[in-house]
Amino acid sequence: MTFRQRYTGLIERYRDRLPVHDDTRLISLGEGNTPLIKLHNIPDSLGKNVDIYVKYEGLNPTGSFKDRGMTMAVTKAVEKGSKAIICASTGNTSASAAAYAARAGITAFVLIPDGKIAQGKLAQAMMEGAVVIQIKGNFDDGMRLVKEVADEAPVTIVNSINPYRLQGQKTAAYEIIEELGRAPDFHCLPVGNAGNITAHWIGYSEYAGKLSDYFYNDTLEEYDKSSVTEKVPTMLGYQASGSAPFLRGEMVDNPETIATAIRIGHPQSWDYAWKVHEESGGWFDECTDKEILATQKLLAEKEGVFCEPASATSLAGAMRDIQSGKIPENSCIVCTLTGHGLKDPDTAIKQSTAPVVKVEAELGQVKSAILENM
Ligand code: AN7
Repeated sequence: MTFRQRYTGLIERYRDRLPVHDDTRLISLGEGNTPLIKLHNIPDSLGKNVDIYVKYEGLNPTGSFKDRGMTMAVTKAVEKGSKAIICASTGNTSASAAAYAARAGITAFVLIPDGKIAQGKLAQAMMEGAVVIQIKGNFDDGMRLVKEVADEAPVTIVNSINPYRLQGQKTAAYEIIEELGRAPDFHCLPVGNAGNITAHWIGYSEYAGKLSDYFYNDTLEEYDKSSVTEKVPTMLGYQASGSAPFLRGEMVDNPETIATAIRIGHPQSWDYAWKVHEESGGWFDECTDKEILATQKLLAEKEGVFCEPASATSLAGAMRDIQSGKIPENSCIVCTLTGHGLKDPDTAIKQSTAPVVKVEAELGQVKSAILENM
C-alpha cells in the first residue's frame, strides 16, 4: 500500500499560487482542506431539485475560515520581521490571530467589542496568550482604532485589509473546484466586512484565468496563472437585517444582530464587494435574526452539521432564494459555513428545544426516559 502525503496546510498545498518563496518560514496549523458536505434532508424538504453543498470552514484549526487568511498574513508578517500583530475583531479573527501568533512566537493584540463576542472565541484568544483589549464600542470603532494605532506603533494589522489575508482565503474556492470538478453555479456567503466574498471571487476568477485588473495587486505577481476551469459562479452575499449596509446602500452606524460575528456596519471591503456583485452578476440580501437561528437549528437537526449563527446566514438566504426560484432548479449551490457551532454555546443552548430528561441513576427510570421519547 502507498501512504498519502501528510497534509501540512494550504500554503504548502497551493504554494505555486501564493506569494511565498522557497525559503519562507511557513506559520501553519494545518488549515484548509475542509469538508464539502452534500446536504440530503434539507433539499428534499424544499421540494426542489437542487444540489446544495456546505463548505464546513468551522473545521479549521481555530474553528473558522479566518485561519486560511491568518496563515498567510502571519507568515508574511514574520518574513518581514514583525514582532507583533494587531486586529479588531468580532471574535473569530482574534482567536485565529492569537493562535498563529503563538505558533510564530510573536505577540497578538486583539481589540474586541465589550460583551459582544461569543464565549468560545474569547476563551480561545485568552488561552492562546493574546493581549485582549476590550473596548467600549463596536467592531467598527475597533477597526478605526487599529488603523490609527498601527501608524504609531510597530504592529502589523492582520484584519482583511491586509492583502495577504485574501490571498490565503481564496484557496477555499480552489478546493471547491477541485472537489466538484467544476465551479458551482452559485456560491453563498455570510457578509460582514466582505473580505471572504472578495477572496472567493479572486480564487474562482484566478482558477478560470479571468481575474480582472480591479483585484490585481502586487501580492499577486509571481504565481501560476494557468486556468483550471472555464466557469465562475454567481456570488450571493447575505447579511443580518440589523447589520446590512449592502442592502441599505450605505454604512450602518449602530449594527445589531444575534449573529455577533457579522455585527459590522462599516465593511472594510465595501468597494471590492460591489465589484464582485457586478462582475459575477450576483446579489445581496438580508436575513432576520429569527431566520438565521432557525436555519442554524435546522442544519444541526436535519444534517448533523453545527455551525455558528452568522454562518447559517448563507444557507438561510440560499433556501429562501431556492424557494422563490431566484436560484433556479438543477443548480449546484455551495454555502460557506464560516465558523463552528461550538464557538457560541450560549446562543445554541438558549434556542435549543431538545428534551433534557433528568432521572435517578437507576435502570427503570432510564428505560422509561427512552421509551417515552422514542
Ligand atoms: C463566522 O472575526 O470580522 O465578510 O472580526 O466570523 O469576510 O468579514 C468575522 C467575520 C462570517 C464575515 N462568518 O466575513 C472578525 C470578523 C463568521 C465570521 C464573517 C465573520 P467577512
